[in-house]
Amino acid sequence: MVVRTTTFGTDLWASVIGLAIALLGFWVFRSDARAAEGEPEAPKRIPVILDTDIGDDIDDTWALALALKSPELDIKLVVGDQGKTLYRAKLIAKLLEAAGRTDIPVGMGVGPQTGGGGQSAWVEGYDLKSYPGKVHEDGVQAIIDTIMKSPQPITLIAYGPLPNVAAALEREPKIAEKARFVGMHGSVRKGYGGSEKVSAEWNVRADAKACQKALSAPWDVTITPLDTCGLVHLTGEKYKKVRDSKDPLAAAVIANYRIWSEDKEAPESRSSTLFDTVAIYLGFSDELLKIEKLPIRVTDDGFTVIDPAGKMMRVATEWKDMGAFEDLLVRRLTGPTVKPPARQ
Ligand SMILES: [Ca+2]
Repeated sequence: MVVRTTTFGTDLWASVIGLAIALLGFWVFRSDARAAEGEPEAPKRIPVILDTDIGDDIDDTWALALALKSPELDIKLVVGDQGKTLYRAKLIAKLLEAAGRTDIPVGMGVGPQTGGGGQSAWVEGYDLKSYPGKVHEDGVQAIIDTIMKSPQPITLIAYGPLPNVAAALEREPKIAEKARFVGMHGSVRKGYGGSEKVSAEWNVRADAKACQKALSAPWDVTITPLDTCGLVHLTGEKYKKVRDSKDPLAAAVIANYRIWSEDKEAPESRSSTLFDTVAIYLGFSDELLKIEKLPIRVTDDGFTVIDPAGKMMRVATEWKDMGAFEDLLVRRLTGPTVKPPARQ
């Protein structure tokens, strides 16, 4: 009886091992076949939510285009932040249409629905109801649901004041366990325009309480303060490549810039400061930046000070190679928009 059982066990194990070898062989064969066809395996894309005050400064529009052209990212949701919710949602939706990415849901954030800005003329007559994709009127709940239902941790890339993020943390604190935060916020050792004097940076100062809540939440935080993001511009040949691109999304960015800019000469020769594009880049890489771990405290009047009592975060304090980032920006903006990933 004992012998029979052992024999049966041995046979079973032999079968299991045999099957495992066969499956491994099939997998190796498949991989070889793929390699032989020159077809790379699809890289894993990082699921992200973008939280943006698009429609005020023009750099948010550049940032959205960079995100849509970055194959490392899988954009799950784009939400307008800080009021003017209809205007911002229209801008997002119309840009997603220009990119052919209406599979991406749009969210309306907290604050008043009314109000416009420097890009209003570009969305005049655009009916948000015509957007083929999903529009969430409660963008805060959409942020929560997207994070909580995601099988993978979400990267929340925020590049505006943070009332949506603070409201989402208030409503569902558990989002901090399932997401990491990347932001364009603050001024640590340098101020606007590379100044040696620190500034109360707009995204912090506009709603310091919300920023305190978002930056102190128990998630992994990475920021690009003015020290790095405040230095990025495109000029000369680099700018002209984007200005003259026939790509529909790049053309939409330049059309918006021409409408938005009070100085009508600038959009012909140079970009404005492209702060927010650096937050998008940090969503998938920090290779071109020097990152320091620093304890940061957000003051009530909108400064971000190094203070041992602050929240420890990763801060992009200097560029290793800003020229290479500008090249990447130009290459991506003039290159193809990323196709939607196959949704499971
Ligand atoms: Ca912004």
